[in-house]
Amino acid sequence: TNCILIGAPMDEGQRRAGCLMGPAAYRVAGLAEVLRALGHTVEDQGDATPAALGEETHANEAIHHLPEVIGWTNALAAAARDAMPRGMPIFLGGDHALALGTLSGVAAHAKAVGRPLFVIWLDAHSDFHTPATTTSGNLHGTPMAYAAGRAGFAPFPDFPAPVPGENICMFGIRSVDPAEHAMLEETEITVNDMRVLDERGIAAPLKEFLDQVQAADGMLHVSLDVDFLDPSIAPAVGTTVPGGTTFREAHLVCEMLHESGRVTSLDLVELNPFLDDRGRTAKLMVDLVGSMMGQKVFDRRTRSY
Ligand code: DIR
Ligand code: MN
Ligand code: MN
Ligand code: MN
Repeated sequence: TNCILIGAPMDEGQRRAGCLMGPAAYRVAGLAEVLRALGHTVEDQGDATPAALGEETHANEAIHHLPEVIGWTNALAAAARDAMPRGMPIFLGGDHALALGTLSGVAAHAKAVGRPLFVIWLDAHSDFHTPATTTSGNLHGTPMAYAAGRAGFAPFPDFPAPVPGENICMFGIRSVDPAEHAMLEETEITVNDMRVLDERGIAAPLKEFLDQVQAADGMLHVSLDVDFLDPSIAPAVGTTVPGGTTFREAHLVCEMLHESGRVTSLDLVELNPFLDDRGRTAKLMVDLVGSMMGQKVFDRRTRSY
């Protein structure tokens, strides 16, 4: 695979400073070297820069940094569209608001090539607010609703090709605000909250989703939020929520994603290196990308997942 690294040093989608150091931390943790050791080619495009600032405002006064986030959305949508025909873009965040742009570009590409797009959302949070419903005003809590084509996103550009709810699957969910909960109930989105993972394990529901992607000959965008992981193994994130996925579960997800052969783009989001403990979270995220790109102990003799 030709891996195209695109830094998105943004932190305007939430309030804690530090996510903008994420791209540098992934590079220091050896992401390109890990990918090359697995036999991939790596093109590091450096960091994207936001498009020129407008003066957009919103009736919801909680919202902050709206022009900045719209600027990033436009820049990253263009970067994603440009990268998709050349390989697999890996977006180095940056907070999760970057997915407003990456999903826009990836969805526009999928539409242009006439293939269905699927999204797997690995996160403690559903990020299913609209700018109208967010009470925190943090736009990192909105990208999944944007990509699902929810109303209420003006003055953001209309989402180019909304992803049907049946094509969206969430894992690791354990913090959902009331407005998000109500909106999710109206959709066909599969929400595998932690209760599902406790009862069924992570492999069975993931296999169901990957079989669906396979059957539709779909493209698959992976959005990996650091807080998908339990804070005991991944402390470098501003919004830790107890009870997250384990090291083993996270690697299993990534190995199964690799074996599916379906992953076409990837977001790595919410890493805040300022909160890290000797780089362990950055290193873990890089190791997980390694598993997603083919690192394993032995080949499975049958596809047993
Ligand atoms: C939270 C989002 N529901 C909010 N939190 C996130 O502020 O709207 N944390 N996405 O990572
Ligand atoms: Mn600022
Ligand atoms: Mn998130
Ligand atoms: Mn989160």
